[in-house]
Amino acid sequence: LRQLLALGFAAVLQTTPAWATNPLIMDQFTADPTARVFNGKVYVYPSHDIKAPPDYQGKPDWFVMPDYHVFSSDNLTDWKDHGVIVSQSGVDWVDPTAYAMWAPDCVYKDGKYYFYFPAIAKKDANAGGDNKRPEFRIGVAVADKPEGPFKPLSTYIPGVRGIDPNVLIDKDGTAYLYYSAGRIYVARLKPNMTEIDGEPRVIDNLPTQGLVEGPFAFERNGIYYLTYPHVAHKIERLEYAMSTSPLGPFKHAGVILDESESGCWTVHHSILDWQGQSYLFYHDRDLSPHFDKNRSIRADKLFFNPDGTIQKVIPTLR
Ligand code: FUB
Repeated sequence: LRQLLALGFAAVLQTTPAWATNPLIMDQFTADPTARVFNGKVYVYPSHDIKAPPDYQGKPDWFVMPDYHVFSSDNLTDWKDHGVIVSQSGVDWVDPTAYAMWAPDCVYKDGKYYFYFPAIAKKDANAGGDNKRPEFRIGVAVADKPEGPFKPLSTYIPGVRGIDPNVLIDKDGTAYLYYSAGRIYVARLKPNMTEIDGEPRVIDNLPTQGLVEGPFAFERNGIYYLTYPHVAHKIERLEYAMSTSPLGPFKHAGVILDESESGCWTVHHSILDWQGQSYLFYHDRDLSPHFDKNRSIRADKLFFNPDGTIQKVIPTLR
């Protein structure tokens, strides 16, 4: 009987999803986590905050973000750092002095992994003749494996100006690029995943007062969710809207995560399902309590109600 109990206990341990230990990464600052499941493992593509180096020319209290690492885990507690996958000095069109490698995303399509990242383009970088001054553009790097090596394309996506790319691949295979540029935009991607098909359009019905950025869209049981940080009061909180189409119209549906108790100004995020449980990946400033441009990524369980609405996430730190 004792043996049977031990076997049963071991089976329960094996089938119970492991629990995240927050913050997830302890040896460097990480922000803006996009988590994806590839080949049964969780891969997190965050951006990378650093302390300002001597050659940094920007505002002293601003983001300093030179490159991207990717991390993988099969238990949400032990993370493998696969190293730098894209850096500001390794992309032809990116200003290598800007330190503005902001929130990225990565998706899989037809045997390739597409990594989307915003950065400030060099003044003379030119894709389709539409770059007039240094400004945020969105680039793509392509790999055969989720951890790379990633090969960045020599130009950014023509016709897109903005930050915080997020790609949703719909059930029919159509890919949509969401991004922010004051408001949230969406554009269909061509099958090559590196150009848009038609003009980007603004997503209607989202708050017009206070910054809205960092879109993360997904589909669940026929409902399209658009989740986004919004400054409703002083700092960002996570809100969401629902629709029956990836292009909208969306209807505001509530708050997923209240303003951070730490006062961290930003709360970029992503949502994924893994081993039967949904998780919210987001960041706070756990490793840098006095400077919120040095952030740290977290994950917490997220639950849906039977009508598809989302329950508020309770942050944990342990
Ligand atoms: O990390 C830099 C920027 O801060 C991101 O792109 C925004 O979403 C905000 O988190």
